[in-house]
Amino acid sequence: MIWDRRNECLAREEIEQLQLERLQSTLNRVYRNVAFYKKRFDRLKIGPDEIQNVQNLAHFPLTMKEDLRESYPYGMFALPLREVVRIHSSSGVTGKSTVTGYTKNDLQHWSQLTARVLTAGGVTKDDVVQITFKYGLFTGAFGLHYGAELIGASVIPMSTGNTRKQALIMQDYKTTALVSTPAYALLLARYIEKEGINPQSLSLKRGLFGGEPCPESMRKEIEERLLINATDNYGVSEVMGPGVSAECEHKNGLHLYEDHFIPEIIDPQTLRVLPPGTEGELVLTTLTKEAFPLVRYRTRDITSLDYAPCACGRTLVRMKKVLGRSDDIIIIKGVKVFPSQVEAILLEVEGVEPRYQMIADRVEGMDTLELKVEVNEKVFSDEIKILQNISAEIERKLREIVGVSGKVKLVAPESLQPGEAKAAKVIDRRKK
Ligand code: DLL
Repeated sequence: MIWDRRNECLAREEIEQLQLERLQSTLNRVYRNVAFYKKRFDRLKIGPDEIQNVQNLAHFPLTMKEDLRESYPYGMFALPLREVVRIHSSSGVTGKSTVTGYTKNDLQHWSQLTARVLTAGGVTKDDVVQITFKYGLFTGAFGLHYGAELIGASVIPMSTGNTRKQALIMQDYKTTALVSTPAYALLLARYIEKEGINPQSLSLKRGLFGGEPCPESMRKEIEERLLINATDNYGVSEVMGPGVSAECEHKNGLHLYEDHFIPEIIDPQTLRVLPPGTEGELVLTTLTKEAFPLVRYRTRDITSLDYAPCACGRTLVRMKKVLGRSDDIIIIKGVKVFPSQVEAILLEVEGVEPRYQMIADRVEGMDTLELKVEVNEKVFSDEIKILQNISAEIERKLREIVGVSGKVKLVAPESLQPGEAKAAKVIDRRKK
């Protein structure tokens, strides 16, 4: 099933023509209305007129998350706040996170896009959709909520947590579609099994996952345990939220909504654009956003693009499942953990140095996080009770500030940065 057959099945020339028109208009708008882009373009002596074809976009400068933070909160909005009807922010970094705004038109487009995502995952007006993303500043819940309503499905806005209640509602309200991170779906599946609930007694038919990588092995395990069909769905808050790309029934890459976003793949080191099919970092330019347009935004997600036709009939390019990130952010059970957050926590705790190593692993399908932290000379030889208190304090702050459970292991001073070699701050053993 295809939600918007007209726009999801355009011929390649039509897509490129539409992109070119929308790109010209976006570049004009940001040049006129966003001081950041005017300064950048002027410095490079480049203007919106430069664009003769979509490939010319490569001449324009990249936008980074740091640029957004420096413009905190509204510095990169292209319209006055009076036109903005919704504000969200990206997950992660405390304090100066990145803020994103939507006009009425932006919200309409967003609902259309998430309706595409949900339809591609099999959702129809007959579905009962349980949304377990957090309702709040995070884009996941609200984004998919309005798409599901647009389709005409019955939406249960559960939000996160309280697995017992989630399972109860799933049984009693006869949920047919679960919208969640894959990590939470797995947790629910295990809970249901532990409680002796027969998955066959549930009405659940499909899972729409997103917000973090869902490796094939994980998808298979969830599908088998919950007896559902699951799709992987990608999005980035700064760019829109969910509704950037989504798998169809063939599950062979995620169709990226090219009538709203132009994707490019760059080499994260040289920053050069790479040819189709090559793995690299995904860069996205928004084409229809009014409040907060972005030109060549570095997502930091590693993937590749496949322009070959798909058996589903959609002509939109497919991006491979995200293979990893080109920075140090790791996602633990759907929660994005920024090294800067960990550093900020360690700076607040007496007795430790802000020198650490984060180790992500997967044990029996579940993400785990270990945080090795160097203690300073003063407490190194202190009694065990004091060291235990320090670990407990860091673990508590991780839970409260970052929203993630981790095991802290205190290590001897200077042990993480032996000699000249700079120890990697983040080790992700799940990639194996
Ligand atoms: O995670 C938006 C979203 C919500 C997408 C719900 C899908 C469903 P952020 O919090 O800004 O936004 O995080 C964006 O999450 O750059 C990826 O690293 C990661 N990510 C999101 N979806 C996927 C996915 C939302 N399907 C960051 N596979 C992105 C792999 C994903 N990584």
